[in-house]
Amino acid sequence: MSAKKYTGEDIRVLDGLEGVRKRPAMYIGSTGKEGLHHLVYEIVDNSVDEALAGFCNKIKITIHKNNSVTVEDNGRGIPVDINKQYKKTALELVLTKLHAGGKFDHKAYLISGGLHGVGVSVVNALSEGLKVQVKREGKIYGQEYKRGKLIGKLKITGKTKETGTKITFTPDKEIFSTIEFDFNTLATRMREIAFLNAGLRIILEDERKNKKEEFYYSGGLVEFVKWLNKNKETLHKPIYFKKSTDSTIIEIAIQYNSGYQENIFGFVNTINTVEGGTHISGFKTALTRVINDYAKKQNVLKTGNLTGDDVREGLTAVVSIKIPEPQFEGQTKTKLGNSEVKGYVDSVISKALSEFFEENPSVAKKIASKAAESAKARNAAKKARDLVRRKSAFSLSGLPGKLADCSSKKKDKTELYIVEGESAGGSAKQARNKEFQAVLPLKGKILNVEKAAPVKVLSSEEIANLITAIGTGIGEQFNIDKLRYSKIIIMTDADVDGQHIKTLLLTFFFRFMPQLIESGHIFIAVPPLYKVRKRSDHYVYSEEELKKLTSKLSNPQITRFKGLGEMNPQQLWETTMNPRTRILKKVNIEDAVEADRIFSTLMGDQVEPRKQFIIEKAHEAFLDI
Ligand code: 0RA
Repeated sequence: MSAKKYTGEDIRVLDGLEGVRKRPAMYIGSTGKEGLHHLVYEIVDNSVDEALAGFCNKIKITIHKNNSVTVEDNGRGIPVDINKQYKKTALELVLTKLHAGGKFDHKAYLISGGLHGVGVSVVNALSEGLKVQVKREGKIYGQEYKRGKLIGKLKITGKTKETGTKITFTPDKEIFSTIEFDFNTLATRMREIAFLNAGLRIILEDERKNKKEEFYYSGGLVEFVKWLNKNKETLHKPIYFKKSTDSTIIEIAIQYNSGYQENIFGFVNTINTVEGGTHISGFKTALTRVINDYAKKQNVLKTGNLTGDDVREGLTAVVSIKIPEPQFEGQTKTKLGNSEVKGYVDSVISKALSEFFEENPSVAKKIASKAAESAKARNAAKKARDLVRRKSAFSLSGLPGKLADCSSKKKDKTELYIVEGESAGGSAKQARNKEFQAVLPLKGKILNVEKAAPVKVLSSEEIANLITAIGTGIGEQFNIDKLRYSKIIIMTDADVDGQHIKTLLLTFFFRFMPQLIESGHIFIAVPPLYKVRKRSDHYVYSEEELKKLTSKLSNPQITRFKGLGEMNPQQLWETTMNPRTRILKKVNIEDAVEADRIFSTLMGDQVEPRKQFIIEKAHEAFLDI
């Protein structure tokens, strides 16, 4: 690690803060919930930089009662000496100028994780108030800002032997649509950062609810994959590699489980690259090649080469790389674009993994046989699929016979309602606006995709109908340009069975068409729970709403809707399908890691944790996803 001595002149300044308050979304992505939480990440990322440079091992985040947040670390402390050119302290420059910071002076290993990498000054600009305390060179310094402007001078408030930085900020209500921080959102990200930085202790405290959680993993990525596989039956101990050079770190942990799904999580400078990128393609290429080579040598290959899908069945992997100048692309800027990374990751992993296979033949054999099994199943599945295609009732258009398609061909306006049960499907067909709403009824419960092998899943008629109706294809053949509807809406009863079907469908989308979730095409319809009648009819969507309305109307007539089938088409249209009056929840993978855990706990092989989870979390989980 570079231990180059810092001087005030190291701080280079690129820009002032004028634009930030005018166009906050350009700097933090949005002024909604995501942007709000981004403020915390921006500061924490700076603390993580200190940890990466070897000077910090503890970060504490506190959410206060008034929704201000404190981030405290035991790093070197932001420098307070005077920059000659600007005649200001480095601290003031860090807090008031965009992109001010040592990291722009190409010090080795200064890798800021922040998605936009914009720095603490942006947090300052977007805060109603901000206090900073620095412990450095024996003294405690303090300074305050309002909406990015310094108030008063740098004060020395005491002596200390410690070093570190403590920043408390109150997000500006003039900027953000909400300033309510969410404990779980922060906890998920902090856990991730702790996994990615072995030995770094992160404490998250919520003074609003007296909650506190500590994240500390001395095993880093190895503990990460173990945690991801917690409720699964694993085939071997995690395989782990790390390779560092002056400017890059590649770190990988791999562990296969007895299931069929692949779960690869990529991180670049601790950012979760949900859309993948060159580091992930390098990893996949290496994995496919090394396993094929090994399988050939050991004669476990019977039918041609193993495909990428074959070698990734049941794989859980975390690929974390740290590079100086990542280029992020894609819809959500979470796809790594740097082309040089692919070949580099490929060669590092190929070498390390083939050496590992040489030295650990029993593990290597298990992995190669699993991939060979998968190839066998894939061939069988193809046969089964062809069979189904010939057997099942497709109409002349090539679409499933059960699909009541819409007449409009404008992809950007059309909707597909996936409806539980034939009878509700019938009502929905009568209720819909034929022009832009299509209806696909599903027979009872679709297959449990987590437990079932791919052969079965893909040969199920219900799933085949669903895939054909949507049009995109699945897995490696997925093509978003072929999507036939702009909204895919899951409509089920508001009861336990309905929730179960919803989870099954979400699991299906998550596993086979995650891109549809990522690009915001999947929705959940929210049917009313009650009809409340007093002179006119009111539809009520939650218990709280019911309480409020009954006390307001006093003695109304209340009817509970047990299922969609109890509504007549007119009611179904008004309450659940009319774009002007309905409620839709957009399904998003806010965090693929967390979503995967919910799915596998709900659907995985091990029954006990699933029961426990459903008891504890069912309500939250179904709605949060
Ligand atoms: C500028 C230069 C140095 C460290 C920092 C900023 C710094 C920023 C933050 C924000 C939160 N915690 C922080 N800790 C440090 C390098 C200092 C040196 O070389 O001594």
